Amino acid sequence: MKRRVDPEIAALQDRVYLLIRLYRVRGHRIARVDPLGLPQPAPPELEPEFFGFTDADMDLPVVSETFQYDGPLTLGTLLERLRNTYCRSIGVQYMHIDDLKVRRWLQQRMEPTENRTQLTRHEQLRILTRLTDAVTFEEFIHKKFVGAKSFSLEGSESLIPLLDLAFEKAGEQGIREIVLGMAHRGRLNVLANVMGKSASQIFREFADTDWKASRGDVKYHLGHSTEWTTSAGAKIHLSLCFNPSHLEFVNAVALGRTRAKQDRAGDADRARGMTLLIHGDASFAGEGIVQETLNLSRLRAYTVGGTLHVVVNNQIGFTTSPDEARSSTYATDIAKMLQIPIFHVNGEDPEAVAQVIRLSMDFRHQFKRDVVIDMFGYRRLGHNEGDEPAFTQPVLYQAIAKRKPVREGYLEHLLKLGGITREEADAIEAKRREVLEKELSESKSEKVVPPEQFRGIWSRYAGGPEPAQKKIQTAVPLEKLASWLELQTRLPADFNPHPKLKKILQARQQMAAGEHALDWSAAESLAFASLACQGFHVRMTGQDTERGTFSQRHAVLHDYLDGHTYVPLQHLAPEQAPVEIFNSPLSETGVLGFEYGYSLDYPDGLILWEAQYGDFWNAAQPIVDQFIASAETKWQRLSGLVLLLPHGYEGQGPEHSSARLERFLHLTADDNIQVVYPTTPAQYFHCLRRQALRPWRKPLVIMTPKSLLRHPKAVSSLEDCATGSFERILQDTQDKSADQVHRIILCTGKIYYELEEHRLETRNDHVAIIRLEQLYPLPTEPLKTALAPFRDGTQVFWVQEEPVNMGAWPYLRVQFGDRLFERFPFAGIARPASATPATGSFRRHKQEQQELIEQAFGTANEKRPPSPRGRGPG
Ligand SMILES: Cc1ncc(C[n+]2csc(CCOP(=O)(O)OP(=O)(O)O)c2C)c(N)n1
Ligand SMILES: [Mg+2]
Repeated sequence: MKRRVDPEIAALQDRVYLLIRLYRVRGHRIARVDPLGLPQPAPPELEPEFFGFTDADMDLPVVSETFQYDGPLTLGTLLERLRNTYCRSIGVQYMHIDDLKVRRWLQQRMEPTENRTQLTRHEQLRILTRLTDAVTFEEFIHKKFVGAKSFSLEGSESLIPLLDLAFEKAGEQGIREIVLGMAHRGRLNVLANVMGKSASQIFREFADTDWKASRGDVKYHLGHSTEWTTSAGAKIHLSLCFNPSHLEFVNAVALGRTRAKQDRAGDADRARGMTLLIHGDASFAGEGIVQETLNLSRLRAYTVGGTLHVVVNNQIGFTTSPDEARSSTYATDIAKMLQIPIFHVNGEDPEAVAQVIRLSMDFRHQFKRDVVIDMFGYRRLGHNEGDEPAFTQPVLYQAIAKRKPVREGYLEHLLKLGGITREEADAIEAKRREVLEKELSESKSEKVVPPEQFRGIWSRYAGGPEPAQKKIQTAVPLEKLASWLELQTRLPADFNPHPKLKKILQARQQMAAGEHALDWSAAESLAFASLACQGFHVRMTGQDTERGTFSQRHAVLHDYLDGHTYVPLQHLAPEQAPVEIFNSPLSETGVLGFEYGYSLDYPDGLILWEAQYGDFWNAAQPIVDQFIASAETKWQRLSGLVLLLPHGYEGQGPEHSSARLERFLHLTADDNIQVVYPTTPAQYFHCLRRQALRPWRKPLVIMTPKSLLRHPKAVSSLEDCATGSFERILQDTQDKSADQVHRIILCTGKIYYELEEHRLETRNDHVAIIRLEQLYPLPTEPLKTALAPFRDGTQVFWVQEEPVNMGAWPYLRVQFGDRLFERFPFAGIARPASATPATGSFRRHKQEQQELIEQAFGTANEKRPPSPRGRGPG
């Protein structure tokens, strides 16, 4: 028999369910998360009147099937519980999560407890002590280093107990490594109070005591690492990444470091390591790298098992207010792209902060997803200590002036509870100040801080200048090469390759048998195979890298019938190191930052990032400028990261032609990077192997081919890989007497093949062609040797495809001037100066290319418009 439901009760109950739902969805809008309590509009749907409820209805009994609370409820008590859970010091956004199980899990954690945990007296004292550490440090700095820039944490000091609580939880969860990334705000405080950096060292940096042994960067960019012990005795290694001023770019780097640490430890579950990123409110909302990094979070190639994000939301960015800084409601709204909760919490309520951090860490642990804490506070001072904030935010700063320090507020709360006396609290503070005084006097001593040595996994590696030419054995016995090529063509019996792939596999078999010359991708696969079999982990990522943009690589094969994948390079030998080749998402900054970070914690691997076309790397310019090119000088951090950048003029337009070689050459100094443009598969093979095998760790930028991938002349033999090594200079392939040669062409990369073809076609015996395969560090001595046979005064032309203001010419011109080694007049032949790298017209490209070649040989038609391309500046 159907149960009759009183329609009035049913209607009431419907309204109650809606009410519960709306508090879950929108309760955060009226949560008291802002310590300044600035007015904010309240959504009408959170008012009982919106549902037609009056005060008289508050005693009505209601059923709370979905609300995670046991026991009878009246409408009044339900409302109170909803408000306590969702609208006190914590506002939570989680109803955008699609998976009901995840939402239920969160509800079960928040609703029965009204999103609050009872802290023990011991825990409360620990929070108070950490707050005291934070506050005392800031006060001390202001007093002792008046007016110095420190980017104080004042107004958001709860960050320090928050981190402390996060580490406590991490210890319980078995996390043994945490990589932290953070910007300027509160960084010195974190270094001193969390990262275990000695305060005296920080004070020396304030006083600029060690300026002669200058470390190359300002104090609030320096990283540090330390061993942290939790109260339960768990040990966690903390690494705070060095970072540039460029806000948020370190995020991707920190993730890459974590992933490398996990991979190195064989932590496939991603359970031992964690990334903790601390963001600013303006930068989290404003910088695109935040989105790129969030997007990595659940991808197989990039996941680290969840990142803890903490936004230190001081509700301002320099002088910019939130309404000028973002179009979204919260600074954190971009994070709603992930299936994760976002907790907004009032930083002046340290116990709410404690609740949020525990819940966040549990969520991360349970679901291996990111989680975001948006901790509201304010910035007591200007952007830096010398800045006047009331010029631009007068009203805000009147409100801020009225706030008592967060420690004071919390202490009053504890005094009321009676767990501590003011004398005890004062004693904690006095002790901390005493320690700082001692550190200050120590900092004034004459002790010289020795430069940091490379330690741990880096102890076998070196940076600095390129070591004198000690030959590295990069050649590999021919039989091994043949067998690795052959192995790559053997597929499991149940694997059905794409019909067209069979031809590619056959070609590889022929290469293995010595019946077919080696092409570019075969040489690359042999470099990877040989290194993996020597124990080097190979990791390569990039857009469409698994197949290869030019359909040249086919490193990951897809079964033609069911799509499952097979990676031949992972099946070479049982004891080989992993070869990981992954498609990246369509991102440059995020992915390149990640791989750079990975390389920081994997010196004994070959870590490569490939641009789809070379020009796209400039979307990641800050990673190149701020990390790759300069990290060693600024922070003594080494990296052996390889950038593969398809480059070459094939008539594809202003983009897809140039990897902006000039930009890299412009960045070179102090042997900071290597720039090469190899012309043969064997050169590429030896160069990749040299990168892993030499203990010298420097980023390697390789201009890689497109048309040369299938060029019949751009081939090598297996013997070329079984003998020799990477040659920085390739001498002319034709043996000519000095008397014969009237003109020497110097070039790099693809143009060589066109020059050579022209020389053969025109049977020109008077021109020698020398290839510069390594552009930086510039192989001056080998070049001298290559030029030695020729007569003094022979004209040397640098010939390049790029416009005269691009390519290698401007760099070589600065290096050599207009004479090479005092012996040869030196000039450049290039396309005319241009604002774009190349023309958009294929026909025009062809004509330009032809003219260029003719001019290189001195046979250009003089009737053509005068000097269209010039011979280089000056
Ligand atoms: C990419 C980048 N652009 C601009 C700046 C200059 N800058 C330094 S701090 C800052 C404001 C940052 O605001 P927020 O992220 O809220 O951090 P807060 O200083 O408030 O803690 C700006 C614009 C920078 N450091 N990096
Ligand atoms: Mg801010």
